[in-house]
Amino acid sequence: MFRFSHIFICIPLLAFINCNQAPAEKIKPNIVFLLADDLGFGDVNFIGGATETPNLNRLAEEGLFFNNFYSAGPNCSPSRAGLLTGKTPEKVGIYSYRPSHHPMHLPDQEITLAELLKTKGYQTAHFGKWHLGALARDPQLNHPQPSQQGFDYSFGTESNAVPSHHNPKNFVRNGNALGVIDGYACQIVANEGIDWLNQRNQKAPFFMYFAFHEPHAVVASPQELVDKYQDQPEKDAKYLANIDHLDMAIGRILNYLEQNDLIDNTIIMFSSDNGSYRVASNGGLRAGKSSLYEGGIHVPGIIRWPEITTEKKVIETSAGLVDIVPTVCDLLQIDPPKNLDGTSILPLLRGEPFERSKPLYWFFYRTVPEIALRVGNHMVFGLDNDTVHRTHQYALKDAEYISSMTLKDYELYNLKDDFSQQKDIFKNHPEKDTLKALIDNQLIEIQSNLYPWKELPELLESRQKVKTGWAAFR
Ligand SMILES: [Ca+2]
Repeated sequence: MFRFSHIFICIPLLAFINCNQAPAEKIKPNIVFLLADDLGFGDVNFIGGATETPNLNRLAEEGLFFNNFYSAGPNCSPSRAGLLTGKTPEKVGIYSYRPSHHPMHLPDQEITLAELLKTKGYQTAHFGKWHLGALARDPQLNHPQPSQQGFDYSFGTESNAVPSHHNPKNFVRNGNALGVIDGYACQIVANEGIDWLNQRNQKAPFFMYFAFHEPHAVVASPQELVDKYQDQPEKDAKYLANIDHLDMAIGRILNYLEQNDLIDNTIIMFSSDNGSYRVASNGGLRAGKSSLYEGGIHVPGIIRWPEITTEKKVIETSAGLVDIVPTVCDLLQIDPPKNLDGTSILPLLRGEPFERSKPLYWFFYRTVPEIALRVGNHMVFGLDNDTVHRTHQYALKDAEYISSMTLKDYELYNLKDDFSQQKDIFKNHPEKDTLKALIDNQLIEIQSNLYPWKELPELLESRQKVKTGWAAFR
């Protein structure tokens, strides 16, 4: 098990040289969100990862590291929906990964971070994996495109880079399919971002949402990077090289911002959409991608912005992707959308008292436990102990299952003492009835607001998998 708390002892306080300046009301800060795909908590070098990540290390050294940061869901589409809306994903109808041709998508009526920022004059751009509906437009599905969700500019893929990160053939720029692009996805995405920065209106602030494809399988990286990790088994070397390459792409974006005098007025955030499918990458956390145990949802969280005034370098208070929308609304005095699940973490950046308006929670019908809720230092789980196989996609029978499921068992972990969730303390806990009621009520709320998707696919026999088969359960 690896804890973060003693990492920054030797780091100079360079990040705070601007802390005596008055808050910059006159110039709105630019916002750059850097999202990795399937990168685990332990995959960044400063947490103990075997990969070299000098640029992510730099971001954390110059900014604030959240040691208890959470994705909005344990896989791709839900987490993106949570980041862009500030709501837990099932509230906006995203219950799982979205396969091609599936009706599930981020509904047009949901208000995204990009739409909110446009009300304050921001230029907005998306680069990378969309995964919130068909891209480019499918006339039959007619899903809202990034341009309808607030992005002035969009360059990305519907889901993963195909056939791999190398020479992908499925990028779409502003609605136009581009065919094969030579190179590797992370560098292609960084190139486009830098080109966009060069062409933007320099008088207006900007929001860039980078949703990188790395290190989601199938990984591909230049051979010289794979060779750097040749002391590892081949599969691990390829995975670690992929993160190294992602870090290099991020470094190019940071260098551009620095060389063009943009970095000090830009809020740069980094996280991952879910934990790693490679359990060894999750820094000692339990399980991995698709699980609601920490390995599936506990991810690195970094915010670099010279206007951060807390003297802390590491924040232990839990926070997550659903907090980004309310935080940006708080900062820019934008009226937030109703029914958000996140809370503004601006007080944490300023060293002020912070109280969460409602607990963070996660739901996933495809693995056991099915529901999790964080209360203080504790994570409480509800388990249906369902043994029926569930589909890889959200099918009609999955929707029926969610509406009828009941919790039969509960688990409770004190994450402060038990980072790896090895000791279930539910049965003898003095507040177990209160915690049980909290999670029971959360499930009822989800069930009574089940999103009414039409034309869901039937259960596909070929894609079924036993629920405990999705992630390591150790
Ligand atoms: Ca993912």
